[in-house]
Amino acid sequence: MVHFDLSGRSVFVTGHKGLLGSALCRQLQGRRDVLLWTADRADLDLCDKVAVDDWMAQHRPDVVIHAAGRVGGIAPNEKYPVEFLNDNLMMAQNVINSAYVQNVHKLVFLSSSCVSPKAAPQPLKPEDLLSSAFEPTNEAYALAKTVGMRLCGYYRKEYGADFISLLPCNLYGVGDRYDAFASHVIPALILKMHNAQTFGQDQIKLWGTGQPLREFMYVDDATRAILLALEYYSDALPLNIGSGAEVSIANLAQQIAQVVGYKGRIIFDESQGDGVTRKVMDKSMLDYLGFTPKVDLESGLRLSYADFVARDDIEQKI
Ligand code: GFB
Repeated sequence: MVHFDLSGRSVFVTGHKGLLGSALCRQLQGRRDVLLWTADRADLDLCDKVAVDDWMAQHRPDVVIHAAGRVGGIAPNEKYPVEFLNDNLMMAQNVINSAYVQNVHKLVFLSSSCVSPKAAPQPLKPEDLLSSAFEPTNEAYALAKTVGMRLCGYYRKEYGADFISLLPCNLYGVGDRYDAFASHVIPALILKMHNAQTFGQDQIKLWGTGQPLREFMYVDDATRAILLALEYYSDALPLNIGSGAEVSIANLAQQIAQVVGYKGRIIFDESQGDGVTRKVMDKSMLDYLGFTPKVDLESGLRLSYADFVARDDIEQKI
């Protein structure tokens, strides 16, 4: 197994204020032998090619972990396909192309389980990517991320660049985004149930049927897996980052109610979509690399809720 030694390297993490980017920075800040680079959006717009080229030429990082993106749950993905395609595509091309020009030694491109074809057999294998149509609710995001993954593969094939793509399952945890419309399901349900409990509301409405299954991984587990892949994975084939822990949305809602202390009714608005019914990742390669998740769903939900309660930057929190 090839080893890319991170010691003594400079690492540029894009999207350092997001859920995954901030968790990556927490892990890397703990390493005295690594120089961590980040750039606020006000200082570096990743959609601006010239700005990205200038920043990369000035800083010349050894490693780039591209965790930035225009991201969100099922609702914004469905409502803003133009922005989800354009922004994620521009960021991917700018960062990947500039990384090659500036001789970045290793690039990690973060994709997502949602790029898997809707009809692909489960557990989802990276070999099945592009074998059939995307899930319509997140097609724009999936297209942009797929182009990024393919571009990394082409740079490896044509120029021998050590650029890898990773596909995490649904992530959640400390530093998540809490917005009733734009969030992924776990932060959305924490917000809805907390506010309902605080406000004395006796029911909350969730989207869809509650029947879909989702595979969740706590964000600090995901960052451990990503840094393991950075050091020990080098292949054109994307690597799945899955926990193997699936739960139905209805069961998840019950678990979140327990953690939040919400006692009211949970009703499902079937006029809202479910998205894909299931998307569990084949994690055999991650198992081979010796990775095991440490944070189970109940513990992760408790950590997430504690973060939610402690934070004062969540506008919609009552
Ligand atoms: O997390 P989520 O928005 O994204 O939705 P996806 C997961 C499931 O929870 C869907 C249901 O079946 C939703 O219909 N759900 C029920 C809710 N109530 C709610 C709610 O109040 N808010 C939200 N957000 N969901 C995303 C992709 O798909 O997966 C992204 O759209 C990304 O691009 C992400 O890849 C990892 O899991 O359906």
